[in-house]
Amino acid sequence: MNRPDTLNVPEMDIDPFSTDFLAMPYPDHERMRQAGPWVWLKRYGILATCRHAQVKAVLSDHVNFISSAGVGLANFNQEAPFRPKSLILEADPPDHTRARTILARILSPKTVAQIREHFSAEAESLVDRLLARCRDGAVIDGVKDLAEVYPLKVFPDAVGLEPEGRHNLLLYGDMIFNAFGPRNELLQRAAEKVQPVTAWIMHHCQREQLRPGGFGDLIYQAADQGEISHQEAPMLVRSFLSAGVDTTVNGLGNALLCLAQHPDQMEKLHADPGLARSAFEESLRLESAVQTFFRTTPHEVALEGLVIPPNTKVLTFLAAANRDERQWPEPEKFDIQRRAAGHMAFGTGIHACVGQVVARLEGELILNAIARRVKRIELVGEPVRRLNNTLRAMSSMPMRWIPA
Ligand code: 4MI
Repeated sequence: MNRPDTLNVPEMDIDPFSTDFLAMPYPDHERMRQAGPWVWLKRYGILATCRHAQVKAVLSDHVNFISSAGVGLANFNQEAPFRPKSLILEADPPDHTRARTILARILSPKTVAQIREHFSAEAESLVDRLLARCRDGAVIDGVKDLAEVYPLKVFPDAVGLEPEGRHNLLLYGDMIFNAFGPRNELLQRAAEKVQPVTAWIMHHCQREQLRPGGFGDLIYQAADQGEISHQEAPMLVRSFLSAGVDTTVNGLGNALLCLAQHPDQMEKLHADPGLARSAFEESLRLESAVQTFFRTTPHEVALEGLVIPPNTKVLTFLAAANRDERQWPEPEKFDIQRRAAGHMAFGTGIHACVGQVVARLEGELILNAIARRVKRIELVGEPVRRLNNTLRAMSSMPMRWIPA
C-alpha cells in the first residue's frame, strides 16, 4: 500500500509477521530504528516505530491513537472484528474507563497481598518437584513442565475456574495473539482449532461456572452494583481468560531461557535471590512476551512534523523500544541488576497492562524459588520456538537444573 504524500518517512519492505522475522526479530528492529523514528511498512500500508520515545508517545496519547478500531492490524472501522470486541483492550474512554476501573480494583496491590500466599506455595512446591526430578537425573522441560504449568494453575485458581479443561486457555491465547497480526498461515492454523475452544471459554465466563469470591465472580458483583450490565460481565471475564495466561506463560519461559543462556547472571541470582523481581523485569525488557501492538488514528494527526491521515494503522514495536540504544546502555546485554523500569513490555498510558502486579508476582515467586535451590540452568537440547504473530514464545526448552 502506498505511503501517503504527507508522510515523509522511509519506506521499508520488512514483513514483521513473516516466519523469518518472528523467529529472529531483533536485527530488523535495529534496521527500522536506524532508518528513523518512523517508517512506512509498504507490505501492509502501516506506519511503524521501533524507538522508545515514539512508542511511548503513541501509547501515551489515547486521543490521537485509539484502540477501539482494534489493536491488531485489522481496522474494525473497515472490517468486522474476529470476535466481539474486548470491553477494555479494544475500547476508548469513556467505555474503557468503566471496564478499567473494575479490573484495576480487582487486580489491585491489596488483592495481590491476598493471593500471594497461595501463589507462593504453588511456586515452591512446583519448583521442589522439578528439582527432585533433576536430582534423579531426569531432563525437564522449562516450558511444558514449568512455564505452562504454573500460570495455568495459579491464575485460573484466582479467577475461580474449575481445574478441568484449562489447556483450552493456551489454545485460545495462541489464537487471539495470532489474530492481532495479518491473516497469514499462523492465524489460519490457530483459527482451525478455535470453535470448540471459544465455546469452552465463553461457557466458563458464566457466573455459575465461577467460584464465589474469585476474580470472575467479583466482576459479576460489580454488575450487581450497576457498574456494568449483566450482559457485559461475561465479556470482562473473557478478558481475564484472554490476557492472563499466555502472556505470563511466555514471560516465565523467556525469563528461564535468559537465565539458562547467561550463567553469570544465574549465578548472581543464586547468590542473591532478592534479585528475582529485577531479573524478571530485565527479561521482560530483553525478551518481551508481547512484542507489538497497534493503534489507529481516528482523524488527521499532526506529530513530529508528520501529518498522519485518518484511519492509519500505527504499529508500535514494544520489544524494539526495549532495545533502543537511545534509551538503554548496552541494550542487548542481559543484566539483572540494571534498572529496567520504563520498559514497554506492559505498554504505558491508560491501556498499560492492568494485570502487571499479578504478572510480576508470578515472575518473582518462580525465579525466587529457583534461585534459592539452583545454581545453574543447563540447556540439554535446542530450545524450540513457537511462532506467533504477537508473542515471543517457546514450545519446548529441555534443561537440567544443577542444585546448589
Ligand atoms: C495485552 S494482552 C490482552 C489484553 C486484553 C485482552 C486480550 C489480550 C482482552 O481480551 O481484553
